[in-house]
Amino acid sequence: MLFTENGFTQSEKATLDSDGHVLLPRRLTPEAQTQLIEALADIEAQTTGDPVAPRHYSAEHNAFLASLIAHPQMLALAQAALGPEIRFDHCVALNRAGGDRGIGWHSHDYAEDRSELGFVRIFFYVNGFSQNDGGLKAVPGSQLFRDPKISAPNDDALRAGWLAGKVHPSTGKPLEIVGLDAPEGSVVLMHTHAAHAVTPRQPESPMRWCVVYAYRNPGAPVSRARWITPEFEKNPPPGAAWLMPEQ
Ligand SMILES: O=C(O)CCC(=O)C(=O)O
Repeated sequence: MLFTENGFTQSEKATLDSDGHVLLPRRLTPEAQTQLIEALADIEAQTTGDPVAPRHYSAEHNAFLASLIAHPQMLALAQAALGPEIRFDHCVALNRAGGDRGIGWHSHDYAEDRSELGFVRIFFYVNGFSQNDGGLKAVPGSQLFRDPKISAPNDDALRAGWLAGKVHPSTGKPLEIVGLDAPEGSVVLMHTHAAHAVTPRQPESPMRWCVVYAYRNPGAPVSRARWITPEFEKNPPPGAAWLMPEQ
């Protein structure tokens, strides 16, 4: 078992679509957490030779991570968010060691002019995080603008820039930054156009173990983040062949 529960509740799906993200606390089973930390430590060990490829193509560098691309519970979750017609887009290790600087505000691209085409990232925060320690931040409602170029170095710059004067298209409330707290075993789903950032990891904190799997509806030119090598596309893990084509 990968998850303690299958798929999504209606209210989790409603939160994802209204806020642009949803936190599912303690959704990874304890055995999956153990296997994921082992796999992500294996990825870290491989980065001494090449700091980029094992992180950007993590499923191609670890068999356990590869086996999750078409895991029935993973597919059920991705399809609950996106509908039945989906493609795999990338699997990226996001481990952050003590002292990691985090990342500023940004969003990602896909099908900006076609709101019926979705793209979600499924983050596994294996040992969790707190708001001021490698913590994910987001702006509920920002995904509805489908802006792939949101960018700001810090909260003040985002407030003074992209956020200024913007309201949630459905609720009419001013857009605001929220900081998340994730207990171990948390899963976060996030629409790709959502504004998000990560706070620095405290210097004395242990590694924050994290991997993200991304899925999308086919139908638009592929995103800049589609990281699948031609070899992997030709030799996908069992059950994953139908998820690999670009379209
Ligand atoms: O490290 C994280 O928690 C999120 C990383 C991120 O911003 C991304 O994958 O786009």
